[in-house]
Amino acid sequence: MQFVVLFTVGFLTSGFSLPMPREAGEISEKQWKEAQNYLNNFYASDTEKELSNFEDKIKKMQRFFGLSITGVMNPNIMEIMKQPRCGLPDIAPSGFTLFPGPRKWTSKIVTYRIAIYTNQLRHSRVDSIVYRAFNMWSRETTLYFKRVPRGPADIIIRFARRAHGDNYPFDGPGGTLAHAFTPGPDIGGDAHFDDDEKWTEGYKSGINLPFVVTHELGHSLGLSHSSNPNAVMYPTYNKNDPWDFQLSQDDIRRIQQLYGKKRNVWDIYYREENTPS
Ligand code: TQJ
Ligand code: ZN
Ligand code: CA
Ligand code: ZN
Repeated sequence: MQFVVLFTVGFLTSGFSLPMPREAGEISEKQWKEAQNYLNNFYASDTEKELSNFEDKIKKMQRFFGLSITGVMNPNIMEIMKQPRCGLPDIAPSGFTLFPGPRKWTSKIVTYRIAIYTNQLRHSRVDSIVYRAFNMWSRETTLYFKRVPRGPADIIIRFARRAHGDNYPFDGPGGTLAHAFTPGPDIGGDAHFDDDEKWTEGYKSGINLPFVVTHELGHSLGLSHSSNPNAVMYPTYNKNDPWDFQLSQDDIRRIQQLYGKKRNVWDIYYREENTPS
């Protein structure tokens, strides 16, 4: 708290080249600028863009990540900021949606196409990973996914490096691993993977493609990030044992909120057996 006040005063009096207050301790000026940028990127709202809201933004971030809400920078927060994460704000600016148009698919059948593969894995492996990721979401909802070999598709998947034709160039190894667009026409729903990452199916080294595809498809279907650390839609990638990888209850609840539940034959049978006529 004390530090935030000092920081704000320092900023107002000396602009961006402010000398850091002594209380900053081990946090360098560069780290503070990064922290500031991070908070402005992910926690800015349209009415409050100034640093005077630094404390508020820290609080929002602490709330989002389930930390104790102090409004003060601490090593925990610095740690989270350093983790790779989604460039979409965790809190949408009030008054307008980030992307115009519907944020969910309106058809029960959603088509997808894998337009550009990575050379790091066999195409058949990528096909299978993508198929399984779609299945994870499909089995919990009323949606069906259909792969098309060519031509238009709702969700176009491709690997790319650096600038690749949208306004979100990739950043080389590390940093952003992938991104996906919320449902909609054209680029809506599309998922792009940074081919400068080392993609694997394991978890001991490199980035686990099955995890990241499942996360990106969550975005492609309209899910934003979740503050639940067990969720596939958690904003940071963590290495986990891929054995028995599945959606969390949080992911399932959120996708069903958007699209509803699939009624399988057993549910129907059970209901008919147990519904007095
Ligand atoms: N990331 S990321 C991908 C976070 C951040 O670090 O690449 C995988 C967590 C990007 N991931 C930012 N992101 C997880 C994109 C993409 O969130 C987490 N993967 C910003 O989804 C858990 C697997 C963006 C698991 N979005 N830029 Br399990 C749209 C431009 C357009
Ligand atoms: Zn994400
Ligand atoms: Ca990258
Ligand atoms: Zn892209």
